[in-house]
This record gives sequence, C-alpha cells and structure tokens, in this order.
Amino acid sequence: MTTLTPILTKTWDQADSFTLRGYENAGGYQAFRTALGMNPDDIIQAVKDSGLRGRGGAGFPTGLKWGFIPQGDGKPHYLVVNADESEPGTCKDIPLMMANPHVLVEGIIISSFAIRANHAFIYVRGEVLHVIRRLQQAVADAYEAGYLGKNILGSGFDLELVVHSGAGAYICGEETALLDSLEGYRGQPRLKPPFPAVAGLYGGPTVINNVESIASVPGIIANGADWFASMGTEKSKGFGIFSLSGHVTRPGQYEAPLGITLRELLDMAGGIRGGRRLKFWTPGGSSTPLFTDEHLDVPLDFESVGAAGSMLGTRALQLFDDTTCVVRAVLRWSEFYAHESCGKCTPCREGTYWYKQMLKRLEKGEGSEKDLDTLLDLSDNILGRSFCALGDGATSPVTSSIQYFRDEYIQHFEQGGCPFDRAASTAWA
Ligand code: L3W
Ligand code: SF4
Repeated sequence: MTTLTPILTKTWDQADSFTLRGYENAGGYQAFRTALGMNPDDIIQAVKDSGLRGRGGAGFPTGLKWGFIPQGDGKPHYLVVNADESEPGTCKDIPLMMANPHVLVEGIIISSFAIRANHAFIYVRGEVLHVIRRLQQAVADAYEAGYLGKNILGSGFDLELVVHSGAGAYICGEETALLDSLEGYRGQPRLKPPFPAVAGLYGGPTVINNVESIASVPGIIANGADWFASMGTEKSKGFGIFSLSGHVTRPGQYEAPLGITLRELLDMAGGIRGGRRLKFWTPGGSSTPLFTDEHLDVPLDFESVGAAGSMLGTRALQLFDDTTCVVRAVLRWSEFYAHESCGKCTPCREGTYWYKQMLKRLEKGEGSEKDLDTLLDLSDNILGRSFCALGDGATSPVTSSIQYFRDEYIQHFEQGGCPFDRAASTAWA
C-alpha cells in the first residue's frame, strides 16, 4: 500500500506557512545556502541524478533541460517559472504558491544559480490576483532578507526576480506563447526548434519550468538526489501532487510517490461521493485521454499511464460518477478549447469550432452515428497537424469518449435527447 509523502504540502495546514518566518522555522532557505557553496554544474548533476521530470505535463527530464543551456556563451540566461496554471482540473500550483510561496522562491534561487541566470520571472495566470499578491509579498520579503538582489549573502551571485501577471489566456501556458506574452507581444506559440533552452526570452538561453518542478529542487539539494530517486518508479522518480476533483468524497491535493494508483488515492479520499460508481476520469487534465473504472489500478507514472493509452499530464484527476453524461462533459471541454484556441493554425482554430458545433447537436439528441465518424475524422485532422499541444489536447476527450462510450452517444440520438437527469449530477454545478 502506497502512502502519502507530504513534502511540498507538509506545512499547508500551518497558519504561517506562507510567511518568510514560517518557512524558515520549517527549515526553509537552508538548501540555497548549501547550493551557493556548490559548483553550479554539480547542482545540475544532482537534479539529473534525482530523476526529476517536468511536473507541468510533459515530464521532460529537468536536469537534462538545464544541461542544454550553453555555458560561457556570454549571453544573459533566464529562468522562467510557468505559473499559468489553467488546464481544466489542474489545481496544484495555485495552492502551492498560496500556502508556500517561499519554497518556489528558494527553488528559483538555486535553479538560477545552477544555470547561471541573473534574471528570473514567475509568469502567473492573470485571473488569480490573490496568488499574484502573495508571490509579490514573498519576493519582497526575500529581497528584504538579502536572499535576492546583488551579491546574495556575500556569494557574488546576483539575481533579480520579477512576478509577471498574464492576462488570462490558456495558450500562454504553452512555453513559447508565454515567452511572447512576457516580451509584451500577443501570446502565440513560436516554432520549435529552436527550443527555449537555446533561444528563449529575448533570444537568450532560457529554462522554463513548472512551479512544482522548481519547488521540488530545494528538497533535492537538502536531502540529496538519492532521497528523491528512492521514491516513485524506475523511470518516474519522486513524488507529485495529485489533485482530486469532481465526484469524490474528499477532493483536494494528495502528495504521493509517482506510481500510486487512483484506487489507492480514492481510499484516502473517501471514495466516490455517495458510494456511487466511478464512470470516467482524466489522469492529467482534460488534455489527456479519458480513463474509466477499468483503469483504477494503473500506476500513475509517465510510462504506465502512457502504456494504458493516456498521459500522466498534470495529475489532475477529475472524477465523474455514473450520473454524468459523458457527451455533455466532452462538449463542455470542447467549448473551452474552442474559446482558448489562439487561432494561429487552421486545424485547431477550425477543428475546435466544429467540435463545439457538432457536440452541441449531439448532446441535444440531433444527428446520427455517421457524425461520430466525422468527429473521429476531424480529430485525425487536428492531432499531429496542429502547431502546438493545445490542438492535440483538444482531441483527447473527443476520441477517448467515443472509444469508451460510443453507445452513450448513440443513445442520445436514438432517444432524441440526453438520457441523463441533469439535476441528479452535480458535475457542472
Ligand atoms: C531542448 C530539446 N528542450 C523538449 C523541452 C521543451 C519543454 C519540455 C517539454 O507541453 C504538455 C502538453 C499538454 N531540446 C527538447 C527540449 N524540450 N525537447 O521539454 O516539451 P514538450 O513539447 O514535450 O511539452 P510542452 O509543450 O511543455 C506540456 C500537457 O502538458 N498538459 C497541459 C498542461 C497544462 C498546464 C497548465 O495548466 N499550465 O501545465 C496536460 O496534460 O497537453 O502535452 O520545455 O522546451 N530537444
Ligand atoms: Fe494556436 Fe491551437 Fe494552433 Fe496552438 S494548435 S497554435 S493554440 S491555433
């Protein structure tokens, strides 16, 4: 039986967890003192050895990414934290930054020192004003304490840290659109390669990492790479925050080793609400193909989830019980993608629009089985043909719902309407 590993979430229930003093009393800002005494290359090696992989969805090895930053190139290097948490169901970075902003600040100092960056940015989702204020306070307190600014603690290392608010566009969570937005342009994805590690912010080598990835770094420096690597699975090391939402008795963030299963998490979270049956769920946000109750025992690590036909993504586990209409859920997600598509490429811009139009009709019981084949054909024309991952992600709920729930779609047009009692399901309340 896998148990929880409260590390990043350990102090969340303490009243002063977000203050500088609260963080220091819990042992915070010790790891960066250790790091400032290390060779930056050894810090990169420690992160490589830990096996930490990006916690923003793609799972790219963090130390490897840092290692791509050219050294001795004479160019300014940048660290950018992607705090634009907007993926439907994803709710780990925002509570982390509210409850413990200093672990992120400390992680930024260590990571910037490692990649030899003297400028760092936290790009925060625009709608979360309370988080922006909390981060600004934490950064101001860190400057006041001498942890940021010139010649930090007499080490000779300088670091300026800016909290930048986005304007509320999901696409700005895509790393290159984020960079455009940070530079003051309309946020739209750039062609890759070159990857940001080679040509990123203002054309300089840039590391972009998710909040949770950077917040995991102080623990690796304080406790060692082996400590981190001792948790999780062979290829998916360490711990992560699993966000359970929807029809679950005790929704919230559960920090556990990668490889835990939904069955184990549900045991801790009191099961599906009202003792009902789990119908479908997302392992990593709405951009990851749906799972059903057949997948309760799939280890939630990058490899196992991939082998079972989905993606670990952001570990946003949205759970839906048997009162939920899957067609309506997919329509709702498709409306989101159509609204958030940046419009740069045709497959996504047009495809998400037509998803929305078709699913609206199907949900009302209009159409025929042929429409399902049209939806799948449309998906074939979006997946792998879009300019960025948003288009690909938009296909996930559509194709996986037809794969597992084709009969439910058919029931809609056979009955001439939705067979579910909407009032009985609180999924959309
Ligand atoms: C240098 C190479 N760098 C790859 C870097 C790349 C990036 C990272 C991963 O999408 C996923 C997406 C969503 N040289 C490199 C290299 N890199 N090859 O590695 O890159 P990539 O392209 O695989 O993924 P991505 O564009 O970062 C992220 C999924 O996550 N997702 C969405 C999450 C949404 C949020 C949010 O709300 N903020 O996180 C959910 O599952 O669909 O597949 O840094 O530069 N040769
Ligand atoms: Fe924009 Fe969608 Fe194309 Fe990405 S896939 S560039 S969000 S239109």
